[in-house]
Amino acid sequence: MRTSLAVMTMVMGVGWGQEAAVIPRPVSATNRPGVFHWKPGMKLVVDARSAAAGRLLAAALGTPAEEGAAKAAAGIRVRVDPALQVPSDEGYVLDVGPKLISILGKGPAGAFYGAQTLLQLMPAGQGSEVRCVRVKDYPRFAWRGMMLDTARHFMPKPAVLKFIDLLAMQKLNVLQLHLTDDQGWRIEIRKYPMLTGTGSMRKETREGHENKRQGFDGKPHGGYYSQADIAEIVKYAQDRFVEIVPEIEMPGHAQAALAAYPELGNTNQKLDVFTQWGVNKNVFNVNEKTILFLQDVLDEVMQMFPGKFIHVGGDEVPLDQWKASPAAQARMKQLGLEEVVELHGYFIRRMDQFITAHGRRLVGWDEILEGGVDKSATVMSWRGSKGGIAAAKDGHDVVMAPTTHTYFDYYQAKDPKEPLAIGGFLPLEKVYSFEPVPAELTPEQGKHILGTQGQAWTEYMPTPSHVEYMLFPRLTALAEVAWTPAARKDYADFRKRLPGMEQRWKALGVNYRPSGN
Ligand code: TNX
Repeated sequence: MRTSLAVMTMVMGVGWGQEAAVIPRPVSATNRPGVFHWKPGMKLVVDARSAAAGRLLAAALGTPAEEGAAKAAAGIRVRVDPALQVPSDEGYVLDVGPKLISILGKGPAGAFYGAQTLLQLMPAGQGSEVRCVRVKDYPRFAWRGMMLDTARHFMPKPAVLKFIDLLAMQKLNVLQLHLTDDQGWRIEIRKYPMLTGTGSMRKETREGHENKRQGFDGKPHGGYYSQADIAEIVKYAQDRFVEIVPEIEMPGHAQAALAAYPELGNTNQKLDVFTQWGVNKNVFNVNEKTILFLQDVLDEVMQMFPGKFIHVGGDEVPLDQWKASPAAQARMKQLGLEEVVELHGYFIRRMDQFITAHGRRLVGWDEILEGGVDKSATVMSWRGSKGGIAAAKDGHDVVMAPTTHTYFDYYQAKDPKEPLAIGGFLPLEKVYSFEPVPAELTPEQGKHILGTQGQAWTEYMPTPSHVEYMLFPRLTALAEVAWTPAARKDYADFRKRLPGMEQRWKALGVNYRPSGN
């Protein structure tokens, strides 16, 4: 037996003795004797609840998915079985036998992830042969995310759809779309057309690194998603079990909105959509009218995005303008507030109450803790893990997104030929080493850690292809952090599985950074 396996290894050129090369690494994968051969004429049979898995396999194998319980024909069968012994609806069991491949999902997402695993076991771009194996698998965390900044540089709709496919391949299930910032407003709001009318276009962009102050490129940059575009993106994501979390920044990172509606600001100064990078002093005022304006915006946003979470930003809010504004001071008095930072808390709480009243949940960057916010708010810990630890101890849900391990706008290699990045250094191995549940938390507090998310801030990523270069393979490492049990993580083993993934990216035209370099 041993010898024949060794001989087969040589003949086939694949690691027969090794575990299945799947990323993220499954909870368990047990090799079995034999090989399954996918041949023309074989059937792909799915039940109604596995339609998404069926579409994925059908497209990859070039065979239509048939609905039904066809027993006789050999091939691939996909089915949802709510009684499956795995702890989450996203879990599945994949059984590759010599005659039949069976995928059982606990829920539709599980069936879909079983299909994703199967495709990773097939050589890129062709069905052919699969070594017999039994995989039992389910995620460690419920929030396995990626944040894409579409404000600093607009990412056209087809690129967003492609990203969704690439996330789903790694069993990631959240795409946070950063839709508004100082440098652009990227989502159509019907009640306030100037948000995109004025706010979606800047006249030029800082050239080179912000710190060098080299000047500007002189080229207009803009773009936005219409409500029809959003509907298409949301549907595409739903079909792949990705929840889109929209982010509407407030009360800072607001200059594009202020360029469109100056009355929302604190000064009477006429502003352009911002052409530079960095923290900006122009923030929303705290007048009742402005709060109602932004609640109108959120109302349309909630109609467009059916998911549970609505992100309101909350980060990097310089207090200078509120300190200097008589209206803000009067507002503080009226509300009985002592510190200016409490205005930030007031602002976010008003949004939290509004979002909660609509049956949704607010998420914000960790600064929302400073002004005081209710337990209903979920905290995204970006300035290290401190904010997340404090929040979890305090009973908030938390998504771990620290700069130290999840900021993919940092350099990934020391090579001087690397394209210009914001700074910092975050190599692949460091991403892989991330442990989202801080040791400081008790097991009970640790349950508040919903998961983790990678960040693609796009100041220095002007195109989708550049974003791909910065994300892959680092996002793949984070996917394993988010999915795989901590005890099953092994960087050397991950590196061995990476070339298989790179083959798939190559076939899909993804501009990944080759891991051998
Ligand atoms: C900080 S992270 C920001 C972003 C920048 C990013 C660059 C966060 C919540 N705010 O506005 O794009 O740094 O790394």
